[in-house]
Amino acid sequence: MNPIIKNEITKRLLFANGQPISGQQLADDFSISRTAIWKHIKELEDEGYGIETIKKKGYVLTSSPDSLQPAKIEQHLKTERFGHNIHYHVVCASTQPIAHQLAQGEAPDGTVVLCEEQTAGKGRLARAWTSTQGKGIWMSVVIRPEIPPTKAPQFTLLAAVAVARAIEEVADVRAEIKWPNDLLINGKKCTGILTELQADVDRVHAIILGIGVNVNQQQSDFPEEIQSIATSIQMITGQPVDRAKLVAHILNHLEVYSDMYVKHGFAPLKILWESYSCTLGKRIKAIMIHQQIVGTALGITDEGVLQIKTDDGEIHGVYSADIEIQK
Ligand code: BTX
Repeated sequence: MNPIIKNEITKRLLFANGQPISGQQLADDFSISRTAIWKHIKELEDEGYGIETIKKKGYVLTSSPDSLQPAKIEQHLKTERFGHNIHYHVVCASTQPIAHQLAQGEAPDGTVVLCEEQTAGKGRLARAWTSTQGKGIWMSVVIRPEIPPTKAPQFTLLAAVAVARAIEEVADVRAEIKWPNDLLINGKKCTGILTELQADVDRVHAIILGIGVNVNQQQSDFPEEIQSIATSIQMITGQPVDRAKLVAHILNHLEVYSDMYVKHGFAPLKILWESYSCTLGKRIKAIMIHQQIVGTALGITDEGVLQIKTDDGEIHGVYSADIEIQK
């Protein structure tokens, strides 16, 4: 079956809001036979879509599975570019290398790679990211801003704000941002962000923004070693969340913030970031590869650098670290 036509048929059924669409109409619109349409419908049913056939009227969508198929995301998109080119996989090792490969080609700004399950999800510094099947958002977004490579780390910060706002809108839960790349709910990690780069010395070719959101897991879905540090949105609210809607809201904000950053720099986003931060004003330990700094987190600069004041009064700028918030 043609995946593009299948996605378009799914979209038509979703957008019809319970009204029947005739098989003949679909056949005419896509220039294929009614039998071919029927085969696509059967395939959608096999994937979990509830589709009723009403005699002389056509097909009606009665239910749809909790999946991240592009049509389900496009239903909620308000963007001009982001999410208009989605590469959907049921399972893959990691969405990052797939996005890197697409970025080396002609993939346009806002291209998205996402999947239901990652078998080798990546965190920072070659750490593993647990990506349970059908329970979270595992996606990589290819962004092509006209910026020098030194400005790329701010995309981690603006992505964190985009995800926090989307979670607030879709699930009515407030997540806090732990500098630089974690979102916490009730002190536990529900989102991780991994920013990778394709660039030469003075120009970014593509930022590959990896975003992992724990959405509908139960505690037992996480491996034992992270059960005490990880949480999901459903574990907090008790309600399942529409993952496709959450993806669309993340992309809606990401496009706005990416454009805002290129036009106006980090200053307006810094205000938003600070409003979600759980790091500022706290006593923290910044753990870097060869050094640790303990002190008070004063703020971030317009470059996104975290400023820490140590007990001797000295102010240190930290570009990248793991942060422990001290009690
Ligand atoms: P990080 O290095 O900050 O976090 C990794 C650490 O977080 C792990 O060592 C583990 O302790 C913990 N951890 C692992 N999985 C989870 C989880 N599901 N929830 C909470 N804590 C966890 C964060 O790296 C960056 C993660 C980016 C993930 C996305 S998913 C789409 C894209 N593809 C891919 O392979 N990675 C990115």
